[in-house]
Amino acid sequence: MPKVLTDTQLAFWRERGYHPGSRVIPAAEAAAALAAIDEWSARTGRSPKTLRGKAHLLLKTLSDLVRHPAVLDVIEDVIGPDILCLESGFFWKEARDPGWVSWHQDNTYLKLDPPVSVANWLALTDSHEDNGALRVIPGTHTLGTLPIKLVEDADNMLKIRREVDPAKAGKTVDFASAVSVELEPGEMSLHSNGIVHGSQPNMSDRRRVGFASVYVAPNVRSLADGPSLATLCRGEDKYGHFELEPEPREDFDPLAVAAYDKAMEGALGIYKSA
Ligand SMILES: O=C(O)CCC(=O)C(=O)O
Repeated sequence: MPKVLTDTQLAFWRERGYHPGSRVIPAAEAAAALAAIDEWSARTGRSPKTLRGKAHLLLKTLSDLVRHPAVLDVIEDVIGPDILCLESGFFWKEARDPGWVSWHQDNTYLKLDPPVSVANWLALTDSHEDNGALRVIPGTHTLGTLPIKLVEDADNMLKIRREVDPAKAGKTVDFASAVSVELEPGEMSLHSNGIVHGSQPNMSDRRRVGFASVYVAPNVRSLADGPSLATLCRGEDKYGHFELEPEPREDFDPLAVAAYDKAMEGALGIYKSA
């Protein structure tokens, strides 16, 4: 019996590889989280765009968001009661930001076995077509791993600098069928790690800020090079495929930063210097 999602929403998720969105926190709570990040950025002089990879190990606000019970209730409907968070970070576009995200599948860099994860995209501002909302190509989660090519562009927010190769995948992927996942602050969408997704630059005078976090059930293992770490957010881990991360007691808690540094020795290291 699902906790939050209806049978219709779950059927949509299974067929199309994404959930187009539902409210998980009040808009005021999303605004408060955004204000906390802005305050941190103003105080430290660091850009929130650097909070990628495993941002939940760095800032308490983000640690709380990946563990938020309302978020986990939705995740539980998709992957079950035992929930590990593998990564989290901002896809942060200022007004008129040229940043964009090339078409990709998350499993290209996560390398999970079985290849089953769910990404939560939590809107801290509104996210619409004009300010560069997340775009997905429905149904592509069933196509397996698609051919990719290098894409060199400093404005590409996807650090792996790869995109699904239209020349090779164009016969199976209908790029014209892409849809924008439009959200209000405090709403979250889900996408599967096999779905082709990306986004366009922000053409508006409004910010577009999404906090994304990726979850797996503990039976999943990572085949990526380097250490595998994860945060147990709910339930139990009977498999032990991942070294469990500590919960930060404060911003930049040395224990959690040590876990962050260790994780960055592996595939997520692409975010370290970001
Ligand atoms: O927010 C975006 O523009 C892209 C997000 C994305 O690629 C992801 O959450 O996996």
